[in-house]
Order: sequence, then C-alpha cells, then structure tokens
Amino acid sequence: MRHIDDSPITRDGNSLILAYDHGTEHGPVDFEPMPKSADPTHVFEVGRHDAVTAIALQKGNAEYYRAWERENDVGDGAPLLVKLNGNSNLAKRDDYYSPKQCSVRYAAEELDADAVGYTMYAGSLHEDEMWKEFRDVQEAARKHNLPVVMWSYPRGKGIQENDEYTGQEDPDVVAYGARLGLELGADMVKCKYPGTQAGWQQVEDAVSGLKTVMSGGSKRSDDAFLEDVYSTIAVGGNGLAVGRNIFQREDPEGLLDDLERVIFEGTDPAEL
Ligand code: FBP
Repeated sequence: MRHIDDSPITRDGNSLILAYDHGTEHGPVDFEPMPKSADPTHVFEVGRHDAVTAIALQKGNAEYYRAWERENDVGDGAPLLVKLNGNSNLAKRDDYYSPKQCSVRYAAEELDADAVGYTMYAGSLHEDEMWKEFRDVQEAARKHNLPVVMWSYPRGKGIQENDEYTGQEDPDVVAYGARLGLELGADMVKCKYPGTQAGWQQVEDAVSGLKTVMSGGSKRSDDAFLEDVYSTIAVGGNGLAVGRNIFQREDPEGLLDDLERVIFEGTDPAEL
C-alpha cells in the first residue's frame, strides 16, 4: 500500500488532473485561443466533470477555488491539488528553476488541499536547490498526510550539454526523471510523453509501480491526443495531467467523456 492509494485524487488507481497553472508558467498567451479560459471559474466548472479527479492550481487560484465552492455551494467540485512552486517566462535566469511560493502547511491548513505538487527540473544548474526544497515538501506532506505529485521535467544545461541525450523528451531522460520521483519519495510522477509507447514502457520499467501520469502538452486533435493517452495506459500508466488540451477547447466535455473511458475503463479510442 502506498500513500496515494486511498487518496481522492485517484479513482480505481488512475487519475485525470486538470492542470490550470498556465497563467504562471506561460502567461495569458495560453488563454488567447479561448478567451473565456482566462476566467478561473470557467475552468473550475469544467473540473466538475466526473472524469476529473483533481484540479491543480497555484495558491491564488486555490484560494479563489475554495471561495467559489463556498459561494456556489459546490459540494462535488474536483479535489484540490495545490501546486507549490512555479515560474514565469518573464524571468531571466542562468538555468531552469521553479521557486516555491506556497508551503505545505498553508496548503493543508488554509486551503484544505487534497494533494500537493512540485516541479522538479533535474538537469538544471539549480537541481541541488530543488532537491532540498523537495525534501522539505515531501516530509511536510507526510506529516499532513497529503500525496505529493512531482512534475518531473528534466531540462537545462545538464541535459543540453550531455551528448548522450537528445532533449527533454528523450525516453532515457524522461525515464530518469520518473525514477527520481520514486527515489525522492513522490507518490506520483507527471512526465512528458516521450513520443512512443516504447518510450513510456521505459518510464514504467524505471518506476516499479509508482503512479505515472502523462503531461498533456500543446493542443492536438482529439484522435491524436487520445491515442497517446491510451498508449500509456496500455503499458501501465495511470492517466493524465492536462491543461491546454482541455481548456483551449470550446466544448471540453466531449473529450473528457472519451478520456474517462480511456483512463478509467481502458477503452481503446478506436472503439469509442
Ligand atoms: P499542459 O497539458 O497544457 O501541457 O499542462 C501541463 C503542464 O505541466 C502544466 O501544469 C504547466 O503549466 C505546463 O504543462 C508547463 O509546461 P512547460 O514547462 O513544458 O512549458
């Protein structure tokens, strides 16, 4: 039994995390194709779909989410995953770093979080610093009985300057990042799709049953997206953490219906 097994952010062992931290990571440009997605309450509503097992928010929107739930008497909103660190594209840095701006204590006690998330840029010049921060996050999360999801995104000079690696979606790199989640005590790792099912198999081989979820990426056609998600589920993946492929759609419900069947019932998209 692992810490996450009885968590509300999983359903029958799998998860669909609706990520909505893009206003920090990318800025308002991510809302341009669908202007109503700049309004957090629009995405909070989307998160009420049955398929969604958690909504991932930065502190400010997490506070807003809890207030919105109270004001609208929303008893069945998605469980809340508070993203503890984040960074903007405005900053000029020597390498990737994601500073922490919410403590586990605040997430647990003030926001009544159901889980916490932390981005780890292994391979960056700032990897050591992030390991130390993650250590504190992981230990505090254990005290508050909160599962920890690691956004495991190896990137930076250590990857760029190593001739053995082709980039951050190289299966060797993605699998190494996923393994770090197991080693450092995460309950779930969120990884970039390495391009093929064989690549995701490599991820699964590295983590000994630790929960894995695929990171959504930029918006694609429904068919291509569902195919990639299914290819991870078929080899032991545990679902998806997705933002743009949901909130950049005019009607996200149709895709969420299909994702529900693929992730929680293992349905091949060809049969939908
Ligand atoms: P998407 O499904 O839109 O890719 O969101 C997943 C996510 O991890 C978000 O939580 C985060 O904002 C974004 O991707 C970061 O992406 P990147 O660092 O690759 O630009």
